[in-house]
Amino acid sequence: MSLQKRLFIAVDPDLIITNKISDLITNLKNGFPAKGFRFVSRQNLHLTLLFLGETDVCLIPDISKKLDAVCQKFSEFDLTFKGLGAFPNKRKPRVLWLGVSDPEPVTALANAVIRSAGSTPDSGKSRFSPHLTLARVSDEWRKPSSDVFSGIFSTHGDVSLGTTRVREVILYQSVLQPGGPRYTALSRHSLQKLC
Ligand code: 2AM
Repeated sequence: MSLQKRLFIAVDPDLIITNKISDLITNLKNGFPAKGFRFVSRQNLHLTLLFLGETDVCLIPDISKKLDAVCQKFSEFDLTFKGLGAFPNKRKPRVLWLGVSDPEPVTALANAVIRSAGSTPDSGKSRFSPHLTLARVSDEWRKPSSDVFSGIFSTHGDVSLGTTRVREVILYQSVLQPGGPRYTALSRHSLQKLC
């Protein structure tokens, strides 16, 4: 049996924005102390470009090589985090996320990453919708807590956390553990420097 790792490809917010997101999560926890939220831990905050799932380890060098090739074609860019959203909708969220106000550069990068992995952007599971997940909501809380959710969106819906410079794309391994997933960077791929 071949060895597999659970992989995904992401960009990380810089330290200043990570601290602001962490403060927002603290505010959400204090203002809306619903037990049904599983907030993302500070060290796990990221914006996923592509989830690869269980992947044969022998494919990792090729994935890294393809990420290098993609990153040679893209320059560093700015990403502004703004607004709270939810999947599948704000009334009964399963996922609470932080949006971006300038989706074009990160979407172009994600679509190139998706193509490099042999998938088609804008189709099925590969369709990219830029967001940074803040919390996941357990099933039993989705209905009874609808007033909690309207409170969250009316208080923090337009939150504006500032801009991060995206300088690299990261191939992560995710190890699922009882206390929450542990993410490890397997390789980092620099975007082209801005002059
Ligand atoms: P997201 O929650 O920010 O969308 C690692 O598991 C990351 O891959 C998750 O944080 C999740 O990012 C993303 N992901 C996308 N599809 C996934 C799936 N089917 N299962 C697990 N993670 C997925």
